[in-house]
Amino acid sequence: MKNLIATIVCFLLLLPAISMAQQEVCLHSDAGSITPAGVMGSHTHHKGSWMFSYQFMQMHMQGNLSGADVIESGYILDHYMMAPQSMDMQMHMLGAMNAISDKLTLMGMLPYLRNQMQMVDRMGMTSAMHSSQLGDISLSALYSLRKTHQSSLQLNVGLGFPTGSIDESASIQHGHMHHEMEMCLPYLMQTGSGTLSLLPALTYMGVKKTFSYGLQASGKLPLGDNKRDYRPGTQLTLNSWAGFQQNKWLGYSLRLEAMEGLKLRGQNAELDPMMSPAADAMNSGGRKLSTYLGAALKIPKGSLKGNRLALEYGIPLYQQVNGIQMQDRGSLIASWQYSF
Ligand SMILES: [Cu+2]
Repeated sequence: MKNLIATIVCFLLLLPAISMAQQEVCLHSDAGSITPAGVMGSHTHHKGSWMFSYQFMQMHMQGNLSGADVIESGYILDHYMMAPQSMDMQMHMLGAMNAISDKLTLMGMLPYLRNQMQMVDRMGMTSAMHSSQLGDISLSALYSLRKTHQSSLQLNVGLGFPTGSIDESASIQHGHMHHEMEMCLPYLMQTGSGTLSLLPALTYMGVKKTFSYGLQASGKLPLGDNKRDYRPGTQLTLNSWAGFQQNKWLGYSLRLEAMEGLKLRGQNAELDPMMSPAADAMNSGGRKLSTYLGAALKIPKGSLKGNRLALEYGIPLYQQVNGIQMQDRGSLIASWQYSF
């Protein structure tokens, strides 16, 4: 609740800026530049044009939830050997878009992930795990079903390829035996899904003078079991946002994101589910409602024309997990785009 109030206060502070000079937006020329940093594949391009992008995403998790309730490490250590304390997930993603025609744009994305998790055991000893690897590369076809100056409706069909790792491991000191042992890292620490995924999305955008709004439903549906005998849970995301273009350079956005994750199916036999909640396949999936505040700077003229920088910061308003999982404390998203 405190988070929600803070967000509303921040947005109200932006209002004075809104009363100054304003810039009307048009979906034919601005479609790519009025979407918040964290929304992907929202627009198509004009035939023959390109867009290159880099996106940085950082999510911080701290503490644990059982369902929607905050729980202490002691409770977890009654059931598991270790309790996660905090986790940071970073993603660097390169993207390219090319319009084959005015209706059809192709998009490719190449993510690189870095994960870090801190844990504590029953003796109070802390330890950390790291992983950094390529993620799942994706290729999508973005098809414009309808596009006018005021509104657009677009269908995406994409495939995620299992280029990410599901073999990340770490050597740990095993008990008092003083020997090192190679151990598979928990599901969340892996950088890939290990299987092909279907990536559908439907996006509606509208503009009215200086205001824009959008709605996007998207999913990531893993299509098979991977070689470690599990299948990551299907993820469904619903995004809605409102944007305001103050002038040719500057725009703001407020976004609401609802996510539903299904349970992971199967289990990795190399992982001991008693080790920690993160290694237990039962503790996967859940739902989350988050809000993001964003700003974007677009360079409309000169030698840097076509460049755009966008920033978004978001916090969960509500999070409910299946079983025991870590609590999301906030995400920062920064992106750079260049189109020509
Ligand atoms: Cu684009």
